[in-house]
Amino acid sequence: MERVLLERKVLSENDRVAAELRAQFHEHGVLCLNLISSPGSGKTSLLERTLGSLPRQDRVAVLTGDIQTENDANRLKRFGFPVKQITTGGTCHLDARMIERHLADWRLEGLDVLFIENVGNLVCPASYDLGEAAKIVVLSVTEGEDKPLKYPSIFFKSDLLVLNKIDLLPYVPFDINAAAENARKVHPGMEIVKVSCTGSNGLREWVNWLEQRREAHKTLLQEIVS
Ligand SMILES: Nc1nc2c(ncn2[C@@H]2O[C@H](COP(=O)(O)OP(=O)(O)O)[C@@H](O)[C@H]2O)c(=O)[nH]1
Ligand SMILES: [Mg+2]
Repeated sequence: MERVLLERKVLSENDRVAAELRAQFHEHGVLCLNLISSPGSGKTSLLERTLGSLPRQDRVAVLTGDIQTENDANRLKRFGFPVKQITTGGTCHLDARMIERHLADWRLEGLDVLFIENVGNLVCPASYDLGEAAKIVVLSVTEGEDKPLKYPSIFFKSDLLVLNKIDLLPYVPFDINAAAENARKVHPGMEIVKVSCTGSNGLREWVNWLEQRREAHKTLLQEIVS
């Protein structure tokens, strides 16, 4: 019982900070996207391909979370955009305070898009609002098509499912239609893009989704202001 109360308190404090972050993102016109998946599904690879495809003058930045190491930040810094690593030292998700702390010396008015790569985990990150405009869940074809049924919360809460590593489909017994069906069982109408981050399949669809989302976000913010 005490544990439940404590959890509720932690989550409501997180919601409070996340609401402040969301208000700041709105004020400065930043589209914040929170990428979530199991370890190794390809979040950093998707970000590498994304940053690699963007013009250098694009106002895009990344916060990348892991329990240990600066490895992902080092991979992503090569593209010339602002990148910061958040190491949680054991915590299996990012929380809103961590985002707030790591944004403290960045000027949000200089940003249009902020990607957050969450700690690899399909469970805990689903409960922690980071002030993002949307969560994106990445599932790779080596993980089994039943994962949306086993971890429904994150599939329900995400606006987009990125089905990654489709280049491996000839080698693994993964039914991609069943995976999509399972995702839509827990999240009817869920948008899905199928990509390979080591090849080029589907990356155009992902970039299109991103561009549409950026446009829609701009329109939404203009409506809020007027
Ligand atoms: N075959 C294949 N491997 C991939 C693909 N995307 C990522 N990987 C590999 O999967 C491993 C984990 O990728 P990473 O981006 O670090 O995953 P993260 O832990 O979710 O950030 C790396 O060895 C990547 O090279 C893909 O589309 N196809
Ligand atoms: Mg990573």
